[in-house]
Amino acid sequence: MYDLDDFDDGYYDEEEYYEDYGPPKPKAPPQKPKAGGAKAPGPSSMGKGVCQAAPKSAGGARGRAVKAEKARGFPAAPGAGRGFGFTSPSPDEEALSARKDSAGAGPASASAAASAAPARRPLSEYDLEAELVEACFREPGEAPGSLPALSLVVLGHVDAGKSTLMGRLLSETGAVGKERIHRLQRDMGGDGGAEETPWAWVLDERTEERSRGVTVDVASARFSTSRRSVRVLDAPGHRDFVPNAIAGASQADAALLVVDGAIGGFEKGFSAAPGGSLGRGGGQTREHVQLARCLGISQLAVCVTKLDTLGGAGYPGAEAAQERFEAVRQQLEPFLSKAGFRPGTVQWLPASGRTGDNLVCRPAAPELAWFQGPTVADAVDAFKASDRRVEMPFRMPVAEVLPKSRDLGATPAAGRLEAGAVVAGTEVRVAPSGRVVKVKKLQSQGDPRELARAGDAVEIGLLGLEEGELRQGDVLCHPSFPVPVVQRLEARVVTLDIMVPLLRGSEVVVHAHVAAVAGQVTEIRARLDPKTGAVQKERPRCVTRHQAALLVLELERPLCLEKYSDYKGLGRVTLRDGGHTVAVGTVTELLEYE
Ligand SMILES: Nc1nc2c(ncn2[C@@H]2O[C@H](COP(=O)(O)OP(=O)(O)OP(=O)(O)O)[C@@H](O)[C@H]2O)c(=O)[nH]1
Ligand SMILES: [Mg+2]
Repeated sequence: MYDLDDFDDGYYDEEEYYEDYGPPKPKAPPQKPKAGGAKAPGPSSMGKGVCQAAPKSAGGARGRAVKAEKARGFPAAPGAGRGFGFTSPSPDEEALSARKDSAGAGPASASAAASAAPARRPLSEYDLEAELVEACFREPGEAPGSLPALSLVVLGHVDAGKSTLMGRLLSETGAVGKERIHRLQRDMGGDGGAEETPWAWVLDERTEERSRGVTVDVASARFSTSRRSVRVLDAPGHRDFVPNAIAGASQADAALLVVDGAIGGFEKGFSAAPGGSLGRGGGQTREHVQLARCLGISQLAVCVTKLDTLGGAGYPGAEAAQERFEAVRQQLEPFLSKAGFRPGTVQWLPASGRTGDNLVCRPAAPELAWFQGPTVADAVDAFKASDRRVEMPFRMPVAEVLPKSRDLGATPAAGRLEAGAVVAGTEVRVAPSGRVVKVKKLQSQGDPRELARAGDAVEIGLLGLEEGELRQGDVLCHPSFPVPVVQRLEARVVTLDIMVPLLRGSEVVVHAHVAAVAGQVTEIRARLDPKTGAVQKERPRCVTRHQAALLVLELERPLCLEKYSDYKGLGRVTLRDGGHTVAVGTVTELLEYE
């Protein structure tokens, strides 16, 4: 009854690709890395990256306005500082404009005071320092007596109901008080009819987001369930803001995919575009699922919303709601499976932010009584908590540079530790600038912390950095085991629904963790069998849709990256062109780096 005509099941199984992959790679002599170079980065080679670009754009002012708005007690939103919206340039556009400006000077910090990079030491030589071992031992949990941490990204097509669901969940779990909801309701004005709910405004804080009813930035907030301390990242569904969704998903341990269950709603979000080109009218349900999996998320729950709309006003009756839920599931499941989310591992549930059904308590609506599965809170509890790779050297991509504060100093950085641990009073290296600075203070959502470990999302105050010396997309790392600052790399990628094949010379925007930079495909080393990874053809002329390939990418400006085999979170890349994701993959070799 609800079948899609254009359901395209030609998707490559990412799970198999990443987990069962391992055939010999084509032999192409890797260029000798400029390893261990003590060279201070020069202005032309180490200039601003994408997320560091366009400091004078209109977005700057907007960014500050947003910060002022966020400072009124709202949760920090990674990416908010970018300040791009419908009228200002997107991260993709900024990357391309940075390409044009690449002859210009980079940030002062990049050239001025870089500390000499130590000779590159193998990661295997790293031993967790005694001080950190002691700190980690002292604090076995997240903080004394607290719950294991989980970062959860909320994904899905535009208007699926993500912000509404999460805003209501924050309220039901007590993370947001009743007074705040009343204030929002008052701010909304209107006649208070059923159509006007304040829930999405809890997370959509920008004036532009509220007036258009569309999320732009990834908003971050915290709530607790009975078993998890959750950091929720509410991603935008609009296709213009996919780069922000990538930044959100790259910080998450698990994803909640919100699917609009209204008639036509699911179909729109799940449609493949005419001609099979993703993004050109295609639904973000597909793109978000593929991105999440390729960014390393393997834990997924699917939440079908808006079932209350099926019968006009209110629920249409148990039978219709159940029938629609099952129909959505039947169509989505094969796609999820092909994208790498095995059927048995995905949790399915109906819920509604607007009616509040099945969020924390079992559905109150008799029309959902047939559902015996988990609530949203149960689904969150069932996710495995953050992986703690504390035994690796410290790495933390800077998701946002926070405004100056008395507690945290001139340039506080917010982000999530990818690996290692850090305590206040120790030194960290800022890459790519190379500055070694002292950690003044650590905080988590405003509360002081002694220690931050892999998986934790924290704010770090750094001593000795001036405004402008730290940029979104920089990586804080261990001073003796710095993150490579990469100019040229080899990546194993899978193309999505592209209409124009990837060729040698194709220009793309390369996204990695929370950074992005313009780049070029300089070599197509091989086309690979997507299932086995075996080389199908050496040096093919092009790569078309749904193919796997080994590419060499030259970056316009250096990016902090790692091999996927060393650090998963810093070794994934997403290639975008013209506002569409064209390929996703992993870093297999660092060919030129410092
Ligand atoms: N009837 C009904 N409407 C809902 C439900 N959930 C959300 N809505 C409405 O759907 C519209 C979009 O909701 P949002 O929460 O802003 O959607 P979103 O997924 O966050 O949108 P983007 O962030 O812009 O992608 C709003 O008008 C909500 O009130 C639901 O369960 N039932
Ligand atoms: Mg939203």
